Amino acid sequence: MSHPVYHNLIGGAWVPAASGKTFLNLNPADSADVIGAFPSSDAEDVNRAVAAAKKAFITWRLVPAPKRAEILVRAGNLLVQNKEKYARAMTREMGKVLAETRGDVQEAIDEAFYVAGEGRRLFGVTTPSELQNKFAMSMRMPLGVVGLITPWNFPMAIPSWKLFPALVAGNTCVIKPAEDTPLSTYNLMQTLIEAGLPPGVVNIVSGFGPHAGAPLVEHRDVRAISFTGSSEVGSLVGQRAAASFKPVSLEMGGKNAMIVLDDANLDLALDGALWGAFGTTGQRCTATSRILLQKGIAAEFTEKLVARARKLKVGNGLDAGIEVGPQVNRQQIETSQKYVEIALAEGAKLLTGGRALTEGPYAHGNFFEPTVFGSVSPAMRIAREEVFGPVVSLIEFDTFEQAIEIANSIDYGLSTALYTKNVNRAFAAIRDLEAGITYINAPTIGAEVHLPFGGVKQTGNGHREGLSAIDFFTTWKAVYVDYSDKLQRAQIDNQ
Ligand code: UN1
Repeated sequence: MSHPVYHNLIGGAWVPAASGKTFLNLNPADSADVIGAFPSSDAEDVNRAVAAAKKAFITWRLVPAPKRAEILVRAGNLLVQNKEKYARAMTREMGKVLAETRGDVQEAIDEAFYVAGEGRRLFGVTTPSELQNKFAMSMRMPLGVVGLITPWNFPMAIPSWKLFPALVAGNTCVIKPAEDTPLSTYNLMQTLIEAGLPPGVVNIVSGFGPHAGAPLVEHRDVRAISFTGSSEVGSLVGQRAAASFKPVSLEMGGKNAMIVLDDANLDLALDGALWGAFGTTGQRCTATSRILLQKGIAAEFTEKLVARARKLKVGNGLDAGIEVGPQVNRQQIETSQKYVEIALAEGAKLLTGGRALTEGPYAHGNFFEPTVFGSVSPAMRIAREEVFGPVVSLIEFDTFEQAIEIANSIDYGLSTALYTKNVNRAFAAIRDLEAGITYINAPTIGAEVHLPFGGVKQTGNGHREGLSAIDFFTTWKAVYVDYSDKLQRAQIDNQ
């Protein structure tokens, strides 16, 4: 069967990999459905893309920021027009249900309009000088060529979180999308080109981390790297970038806790738990993967959660009524399977799910049953390590203080949620939960683009997307203008 062949975008031209190599992108709900062949890029393609970005930077940095922003407004409007088409392509490419892929495109739309506003802000600071007749100010400057390495779970939204602020700030970009989802990033590139972005300002090299990602991280002319993905790969990216003092923003894993207190609205907490744990088939860095239940409501909550998890409709995300799509690839299924075995060996109790679905309509896809473990203790690996699949652990506790301690006892610190009607507890939790994001009476997923997004501890290295992405994609320049017409010396005891 024939399938489309896609090319890299380098200097405004769509070109195959220099080696001519390609890889196939398959539908995770049906491996017989080939999305297309994509370039399997290597260092040569990265070199060409970086050279094109470097050339484009000469003129792009001089385009006034409000004009750069107008291109983002046009891109946002084009995404609105193409939302349904791109959402369907994304479900076919990576599996999550259509309502969620529409949400993914919507996040890119929101980001376009939000960041376009930065074109007329990009505020600096003016401040008094310590000397007379001297003016002092600080300005944000672009970095130059930036490298972006993006994951498959939000294949349009996350590239937009990085690309749009980088572009409005005057940088040029080379992006290496996850090998499972190049098409959605291609669709985003196509949108930017149609919106009028000049050639070379964005470049895409598709392929695999060791061959296409590593040379991008190590390239001398790449001034910064922004990465979202696993902690394992993030650690490699961070170490390689550090060797040349390259700024790097790392956004990685989570093991996000939802705490349900005895006084919570249980039905609300149940809705939140199901959406947080099984939305996107559990494949979000913000997914609810631990539910901490106070003893008074634990039995009732557990029974109801398990009953509802059993009823979730698993299937092809393009079909009406499906609530949980496939996992993105075979390795993810194997990871879910591996953690089920680990949890059982540790003494956790399998309450529902636990198996890959392989029969009938599931025969050609990567499907896994929504899985709930009870009797989980905070020390178990299933309570501490990220699964990135539809697997959730239930942990019981006595007091609010214990819940906070358990929630904080892991290496990650991305998202947290507390369900309660007690305002004092809510504010204590906001203060005490060690995480970049805390929700009260809402699940751990669903961050909005204009707030800071990121986490503490091993979730990241201190940077934030959203609100402060501009901080990462610009560098400060301090400017002094002396209009005294004489030599004035700062830090000298002037009389
Ligand atoms: C991710 O999984 O890497 O907050 C990002 C959320 C989404 C983004 C998730 N808006 O759940």
